[in-house]
Amino acid sequence: MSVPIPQPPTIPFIGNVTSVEKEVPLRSFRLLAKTYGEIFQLNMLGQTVLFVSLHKLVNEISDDSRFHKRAAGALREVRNLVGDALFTAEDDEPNWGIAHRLLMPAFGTLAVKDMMEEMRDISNQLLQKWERFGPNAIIDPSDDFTRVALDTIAYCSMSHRLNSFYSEPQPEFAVAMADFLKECSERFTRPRLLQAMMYGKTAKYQADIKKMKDLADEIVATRKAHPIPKHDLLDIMLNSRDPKTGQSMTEQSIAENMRLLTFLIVGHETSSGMMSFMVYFLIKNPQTMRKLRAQIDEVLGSRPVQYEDFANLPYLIAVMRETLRLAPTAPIRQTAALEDTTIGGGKYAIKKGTPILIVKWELHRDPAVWGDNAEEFIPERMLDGKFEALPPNAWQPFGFGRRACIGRAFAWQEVCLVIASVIQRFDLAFVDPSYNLQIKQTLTVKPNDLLIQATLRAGAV
Ligand code: MNH
Repeated sequence: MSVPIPQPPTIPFIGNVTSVEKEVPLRSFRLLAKTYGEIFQLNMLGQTVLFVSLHKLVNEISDDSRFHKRAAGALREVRNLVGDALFTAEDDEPNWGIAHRLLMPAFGTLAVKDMMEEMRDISNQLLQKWERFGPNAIIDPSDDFTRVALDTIAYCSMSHRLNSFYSEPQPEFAVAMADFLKECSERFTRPRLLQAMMYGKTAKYQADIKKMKDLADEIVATRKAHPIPKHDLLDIMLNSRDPKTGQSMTEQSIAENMRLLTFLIVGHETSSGMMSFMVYFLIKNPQTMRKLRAQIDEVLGSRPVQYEDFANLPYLIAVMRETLRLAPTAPIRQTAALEDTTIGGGKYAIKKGTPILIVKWELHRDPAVWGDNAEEFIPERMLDGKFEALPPNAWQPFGFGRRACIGRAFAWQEVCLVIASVIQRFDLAFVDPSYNLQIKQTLTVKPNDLLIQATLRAGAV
């Protein structure tokens, strides 16, 4: 017999919306998970949404044969910009399959390895900026890592230079995208009637969408006017045909710019947030910083990092894995049952299609997997075969199964390059030595109000 799924008290018409804070919904989801346990449900403006947060249940619903991705909530709002393009498509939308088959190879390990020097071009701009502004400059790492990540994805996959390091504040496009993503996540918890009255917000939202579409149009037009012999993402989008259906991406109903913008969205926020969290954890844990620095110095000396070096920097990899455990920048995964079913050995009845949100910030702290020190930042737990020996689906920063991240190799290489180079060259410190992690949330999460200073090390190149 199944038991009722716990739910906080509801208010007529709006349900549990008031249980969810507007600024950082994740904070509310985590609190509720701690209060109600492995599963709870909320009524969000009439729609039931389930939340699952411990490994045992998450492992059970991480099964492509019983559950599939749902683009509900904030993701549904992102479709206002990019429609059924890769990331926001429902699982059964045919455009997902075409884009997936065509674009996977563009981000495979080999393809990404060839992007190393283009990535370095952008990462050097960050190093130079920090060096030239000097040790007294106050750095917002989220801001500069967003510049790196956005410029890197645009340059590597579309040969387009956004030149974010040449403007202050960030370029219009970057600001429009950040505002758009924030508004998407707010719309999700806003009653429809209220939404309809928010003319100002809606006008700004539409204007941001237009700015982004204009840039995408410009990138496509430039490539068409000046073709280059480069088989990058943009080339595949414009010229390749799906081996299975024979269709090219441009023949479909969705304009090419939506696909392009998808990559600018998914290709930057998560990586940029990851680098910011890494810097936070490293400054907060000086012993870890020293150990990482020692390995980087030993392997690289004062020469620039090369692709081949990454295999010799296991502690860097462990720090990256541990960062994404405690601070998965894509904090939620959405799924839904393909048919009416039960989980937890018959304990909980799940209706077909009801959105289930996996709260990764809790999953990644489940004491049953990570032990009593789950809250602590300990990269050593990811070393010496321990990472490989984790139970299945205990660590899910890149999602799951057929809808998992296709940019993982790209992000991994980018973060290795940027962080190894930063740690090799700079001593980092918090501006406020007592800073403790706070987060801000758009579609993804980043540290809030984190400010640092970077001093060039004596003898650094
Ligand atoms: Mn990425 C999907 C995490 C960097 C391109 N990415 C996902 C998902 C997660 C994710 C989680 C699954 C979302 C879901 O379940 O709805 N991605 C990350 C993280 C980083 C990252 C943590 C960096 C760190 N992603 C990148 C980069 C790119 C990229 C860089 C592009 C080069 N990601 C994608 C695409 C998808 C995706 C494309 C959608 C895949 C699909 O739906 O089929």
